[in-house]
Amino acid sequence: MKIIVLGADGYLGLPTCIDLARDHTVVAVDNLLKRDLLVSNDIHYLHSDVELNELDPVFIDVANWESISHLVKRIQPDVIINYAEIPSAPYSMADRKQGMKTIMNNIKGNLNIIYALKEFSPKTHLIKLGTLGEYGTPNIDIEEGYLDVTHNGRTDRMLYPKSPFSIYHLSKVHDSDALAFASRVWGLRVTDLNQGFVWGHESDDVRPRFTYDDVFGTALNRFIVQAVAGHPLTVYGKGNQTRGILNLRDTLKCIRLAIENPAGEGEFRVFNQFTESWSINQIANLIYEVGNDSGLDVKIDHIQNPRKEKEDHYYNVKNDSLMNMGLEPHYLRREDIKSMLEYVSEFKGEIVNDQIMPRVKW
Ligand code: USQ
Repeated sequence: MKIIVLGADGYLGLPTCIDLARDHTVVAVDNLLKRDLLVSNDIHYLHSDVELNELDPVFIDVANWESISHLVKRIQPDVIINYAEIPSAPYSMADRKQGMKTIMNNIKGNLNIIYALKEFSPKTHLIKLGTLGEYGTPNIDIEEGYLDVTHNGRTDRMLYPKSPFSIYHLSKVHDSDALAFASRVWGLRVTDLNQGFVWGHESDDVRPRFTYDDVFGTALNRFIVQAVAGHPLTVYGKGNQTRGILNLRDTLKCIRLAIENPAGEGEFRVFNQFTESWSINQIANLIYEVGNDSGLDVKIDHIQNPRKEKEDHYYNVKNDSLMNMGLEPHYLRREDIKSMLEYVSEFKGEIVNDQIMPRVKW
């Protein structure tokens, strides 16, 4: 198949391109925005061991209509995978400028892709990376994109209500609505992957860029670096916040499953893409145990929560679709923590402690 991967320079985009290139023709696309944000904000990260340039990338901005429409027209892809979005809740909540930048970049890119497919390649299967954070933490089970509602004796299947807690997550809610619209009205084939937070430092092929700062690093990866640096693990608030998580390798498997089982014409599918639910306390405790058993001096700190979010909440999210397609999860185990601690220890001297504590509050 001909597959365009948008956002090919990212933690997920790069491993995806390399994985799919084994048996598909992959066009790797990026505008290096994330890299620029890291550099311009002086954020240190562990470098990827494969550089994007090795994939012969196309450097265009998805938010630029001429560029993306021309690319779609020229390639006529079987599949487009869209990772090309600013991915951080804290970045989006820092101030109006960054919030607007997140909204404009993400929504504009998503809409440009939709219009480009409508006009130039309507049979293409669009696979979009959304997030479990779109749903928020409702007090009922989280279904996969839809909810059967009975009201005054009548029943309908409706898009699941969304209640995000950051501008970033809100941008993805807008994306999902636009994608549902595009399949409903224009007949596009769409899979929206509502993904949990991804952990891990490697796929079978690559050790991608690994961020651990307060803005772009995610909880588990950050805790690993903190354990190695001798910094207390920064659990926000009570730490009972529960999230769906998955290993980096499982993200790649999910993408393959979505490609191999494409959405039909006019179908808007939503898969909840995660393999298991963990609370932040459970994650911190596992790293505490494994780290201390490995000779590190790991401590846990419950610091004031910089975010507006529920710290005690119900959390039961369905993920039957991908499991029924044959996903065999790589569950989080002690050995994984040990291997991540060993990897990060190689870079211990480089770790920048100043970027560990949260600086953005909302
Ligand atoms: N947290 C801590 N300590 C930290 C960092 C985070 O306790 O040092 C807590 C946060 O308060 C939150 C949870 O860990 O309750 C997850 O935070 P996160 O920064 O790891 O992830 P989040 O902001 O939710 O966003 C990440 C990715 C995003 C993706 C999302 C999936 O950055 O791109 O969409 O995970 S989900 O979490 O399901 O929304």
